Formats: sequence, structure tokens, C-alpha cells
Amino acid sequence: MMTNAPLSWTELEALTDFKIDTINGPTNAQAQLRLFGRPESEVRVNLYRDNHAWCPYCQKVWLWLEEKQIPYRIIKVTMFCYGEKESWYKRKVPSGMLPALELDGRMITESDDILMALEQVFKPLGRSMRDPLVIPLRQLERLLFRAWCSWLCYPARSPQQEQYNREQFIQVVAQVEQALVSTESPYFLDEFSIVDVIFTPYVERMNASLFYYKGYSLRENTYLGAWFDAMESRLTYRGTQSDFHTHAHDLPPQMGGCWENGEPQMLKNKARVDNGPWFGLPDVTYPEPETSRAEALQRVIKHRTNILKVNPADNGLFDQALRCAMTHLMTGSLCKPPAGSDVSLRYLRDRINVPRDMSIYAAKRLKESLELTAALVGDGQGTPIPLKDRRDQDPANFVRVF
Ligand SMILES: N[C@@H](CCC(=O)N[C@@H](CS)C(=O)NCC(=O)O)C(=O)O
Repeated sequence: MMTNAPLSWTELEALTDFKIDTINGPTNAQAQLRLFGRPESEVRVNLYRDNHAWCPYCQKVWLWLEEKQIPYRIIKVTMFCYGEKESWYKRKVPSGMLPALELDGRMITESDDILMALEQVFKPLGRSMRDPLVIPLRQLERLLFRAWCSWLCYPARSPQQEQYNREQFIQVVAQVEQALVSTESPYFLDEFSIVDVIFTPYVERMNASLFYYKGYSLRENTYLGAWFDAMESRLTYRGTQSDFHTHAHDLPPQMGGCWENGEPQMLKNKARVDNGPWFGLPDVTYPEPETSRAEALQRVIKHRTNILKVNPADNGLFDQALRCAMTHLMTGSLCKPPAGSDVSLRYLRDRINVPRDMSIYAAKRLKESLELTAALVGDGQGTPIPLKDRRDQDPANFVRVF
């Protein structure tokens, strides 16, 4: 179906009543306070984390607090790669590093020290960080991390070296598979525990980045695949979960570069993560919730002033093009946008971040509508996403407008 007249913003507003309770509802990236049904007077913890939910060490602490349902406040701080670090934060933490946590007024940095301090006060998550069963698995996580970095974050001097790095990584993956198969549960220990929280941030980033830069699918390993599925059964993890596109483009400035190997499978994967189709990618396997379109629309409506402001296109042209895409999102009818708006629609398509902006399925729906709408008028791409920094995502340009 094809229509020429996009819905107005008022008409679009009537099509979504999506709302979440950021304070007491399921885990979400927008909250500034989490109470889990308890009074605010019980808050003993302030978590300082990055604005965009890109920092893996922050995700570790975030998941722990969510799993334990500890009431806490969230204070968002800018990372060096996308903006200017707040001076009040540098006074508190001179290195500017994230995460940091204030527990009963005591400031703690280093994510492992934070977790150890938290478990002393609020009891461990299943098992302690210092438990003899946990320590070797923490070491295995670091081994996997180093093998991943050696493969992804340094240019290979020869095809042989690329192959060697790949094999080294796969050897450590075999150890991880061994650890997973040795328990009754799909998790690292007999039950979900601190160990799963420790593995989550980088395993998620490995799954995304190796798919995109190396054509390798981590999730295809039997026990890691089952582990991912088990993690996705938890609302806590779903609330922190990112997608392939977000990680493929947030990692290069954070890691100092990600090197692609140019193999046919890699080129196919990269094209798909960047240009779609996004449904069916192995970044998520739980079923799509019924609310994903309404969620995407609600998020666009809420931030539309800023979305229009930061887009390189003329506001009038882009406003109409965006309404065309939103009309497709909600009605399924394609709506031809103004000539020349393909570039601006794809600029936005490339800058939807999960979970910062919306959940993984809402982002897939939105990207799909932006792409299908853009394709009606051309194949122009947005300004390329920068590799050395992500100042295009500077939160200073996204001050909240109500
Ligand atoms: N060992 C530290 C590492 C923390 C870390 O590397 N944080 C990065 C972000 S992932 C950071 O804050 N970098 C400064 C910045 O990007 O602004 C920990 O475990 O907390």
C-alpha cells in the first residue's frame, strides 16, 4: 500500500500510549531513580554511569543492582569519546573514569571493587566475587577479553596472523563452552549468579563486533547460544541489552579501533547490520513484544525537536520525511517523502542507539521504516559514522526539550 500524505504529529500522537514506569517497572536505560517499590528514603547508592549506556563496566554494575533490586539513583556522565567530561565529575573522580558508585556517601571506583563493596553490604548475587568457584571463571572472562582484543583491535600483519588470532580466540571460546557444559543450568554455575553478570558486557560486545568485523558468530556456539537465550529470558538483561549496530559503531573509539578482515561473510554481515534487514540478526532471539512500534513512535515523538535539530537536513523537509516514516511504522502504508530526504532519513537510521533510545525490537522497527521510506526517493547515505570519536552523539546537543 502506498499513500502520499503523511499523518500529522497530532494524528501520530493518538496512535501511541506507550509508557513505562522507569522507577518501579522493568529495567530500562532512561531511569534516573530505581526503587523497586520501596520508598526513596531507602536509597543508599548513587551510580555514576555513562549517558549512552556504552560503557561495559557500567553495565556490569547496573545489572548487579537490578538483579538484587537495590534502590539506587543514576547520574549520567559524558564519556571522553563523545563529549566533554563534566567538571563536577572530574572533581569527584579526577581520572574521569566510569563507573563510580557512592555507597552511604563513600565514593568507590573500579567495577570489581564496586561489586565487592556492594556484596559486603547487600550480600552476594548467588556467590561472592571471592568464592573459589567464581575466581577461575573471572580469570577466564579476562582471558576471553584479551583474546578478543588481540583479534579485533590490532591490524593483522598477514593473513596467517589473522588466522592465528582467530584460532587463539576460538580456543578460549572452547574453554568457555567447557565451563558452561559442566553445570546443570544454562548459566556458568548451577544457578544464575555474579559470574553471568561478569561475562555479560563483553560477551555481548564480542557477539556484535566479531559478527560485523570478522564474519564470526559467537552465538552459534552451542552452550554460549543457550547462555544468551537464558540471559534473554531475564527482564533485567533485556533492559540493558544492546544491538549489533550500536556496538559495531560504539566500540571503535572506545577500543582504539576495530579491524575488519574483508572476508565474504564479514562483508555480508556488515552490509546487513548497517542497511538491514535487521530482523533475524543473531543479536536477539526472544519474541518481539507487541508494543515495539508504539514504543518507537513514542520515543521519536518525545525527542522530535532534538532529532530535527541535529539532523543535517532542512527542518521542514525532514519533518515531513520523518512523518512519512512514522506513518509507515504505524499503518504499514509506504508514504513517499520529499525528494532529497533519503540522506536525512538514513542519518537518523544510523544513530538509533539501543538501549539508550529504545529497546532492541523498537529500534529494528524504526530502522526498517526509515530505510523503506528513504528507499522510495534514493540511495543516498547519511554522513558516515565517525571512527575515532562519536562527537556526533555529544549529549550537549540533546538537551532535554519538553
Ligand atoms: N578497570 C575499570 C575500567 C573502567 C573503564 O575503562 N571505563 C571507561 C569506560 S568503559 C572510562 O570511563 N573511560 C573514560 C571515558 O571514556 O570517559 C573498571 O573496571 O571500572
